[in-house]
Amino acid sequence: MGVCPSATMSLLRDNFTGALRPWARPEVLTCTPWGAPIIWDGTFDPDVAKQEATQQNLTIGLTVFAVGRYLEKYLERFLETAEQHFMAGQSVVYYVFTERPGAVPRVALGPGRRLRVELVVRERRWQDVSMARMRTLHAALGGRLGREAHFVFCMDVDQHFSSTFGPEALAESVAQLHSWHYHWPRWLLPFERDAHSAAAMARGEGDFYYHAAVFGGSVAALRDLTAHCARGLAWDRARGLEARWHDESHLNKFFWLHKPAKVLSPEFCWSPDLGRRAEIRRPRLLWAPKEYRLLRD
Ligand code: 2GW
Ligand code: MN
Repeated sequence: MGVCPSATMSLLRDNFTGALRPWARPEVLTCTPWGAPIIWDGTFDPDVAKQEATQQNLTIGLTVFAVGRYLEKYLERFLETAEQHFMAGQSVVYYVFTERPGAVPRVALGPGRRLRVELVVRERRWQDVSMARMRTLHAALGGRLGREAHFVFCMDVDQHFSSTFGPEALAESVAQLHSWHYHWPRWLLPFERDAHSAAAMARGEGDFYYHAAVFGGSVAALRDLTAHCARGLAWDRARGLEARWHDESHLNKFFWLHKPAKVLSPEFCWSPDLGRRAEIRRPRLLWAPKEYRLLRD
C-alpha cells in the first residue's frame, strides 16, 4: 500500500493520529481512496494523539439516547465504561437524551468530566426513536452542546467500551466501518436502493458501509451531517417511505456525498457475535447482544 496522504497531513494539526504508521498493518486497508486514514490498532501513536488533544485544551462531547427500556438496560454500563476508556484525561461532556431524567443512573465522573441530561419526548415506534435522534442532535449542536464542545461523538447506547477510545479517533468528520460488512463486496452492501428515497444509492455508488452506532466530528461538520439526515428522513416520511436501515441509510448517503476525514476500523465498534478474527486486535466498543424480539415488541 502506498503512503496515505493524510499520514503526512497528520503531522499538522487536527488529525490527532500522531505519526501514522499505515504500514504497520499490511493485512488491512489503512487508507481510503480519497486519502483519509482508516485507523487500525498499531497504525497510530495514542500518546501523541493524547498530547495533541491536551495541548489544544479540547472539550469532547459524547451524545447518547436512552429512551424507554434502553435506559435501565444499557445506560449505566455505557457510561461507566466510557469513564474508563473514552477520551481519558480530556475534558468530556456527556449528553444523555431521555424522556425520564430522574431515572438516569448517577455514575461517578472523573475530573473535567460532566454529564448533562436533555429531555426528549418518547416516540411511539422504535424506528422513530432511532430516527428522531438526527433532528434532536441537530438542535443540540446548535445550542449548548455546540457551544461547549469542539468535537462530538454520537453513539448508540446498546454497547460498552472495552478498551481505549481516545483522541486518535478525532477528526473533522469520522465514520465507523460496520463490523458485519467491512469485508463484503461493495455491490452486496445494504444501502438504500429505492431511487425514490433521499437515502438512495445507485449500483456502483458507496465506498464503505458505515455504522450509525458511532459517528463524530467537529460541531460544524456534525451540524451539516444531522441537518442532511433529518431533512432526508422528513422528505421520505412525507412520501410514505422509510429507508431500509432508517437513519443509518441516510448517514451512509451523507458520507458518500461528503467523504469522512477519518474512518475507524471495525475494532472501534465490534460485534462479539462475529467471534475472534486475526485482524481485530483490540475491540474498543462491544455491541450488546441484540434482543430485538424482547425490546421491539
Ligand atoms: C430501538 C429499536 C427497537 C427497540 C428499541 C429501540 C430504542 C433505541 C429504544 O427503545 N430506546 C432508545 O433509546 N434507542 C436508541 O436508539 C438507543 O440509543 C439505541 O442504541 C439507538 C438505536 O437503536 P438500536 O441500538 O436498537 O438499533 P441497532 O443497534 O440495530 O442500530 C443500527 O440501526 C439503527 C437504525 O435501525 C440506527 O441507525 C443505529 O444507530 C444503528 O447502530
Ligand atoms: Mn445499537
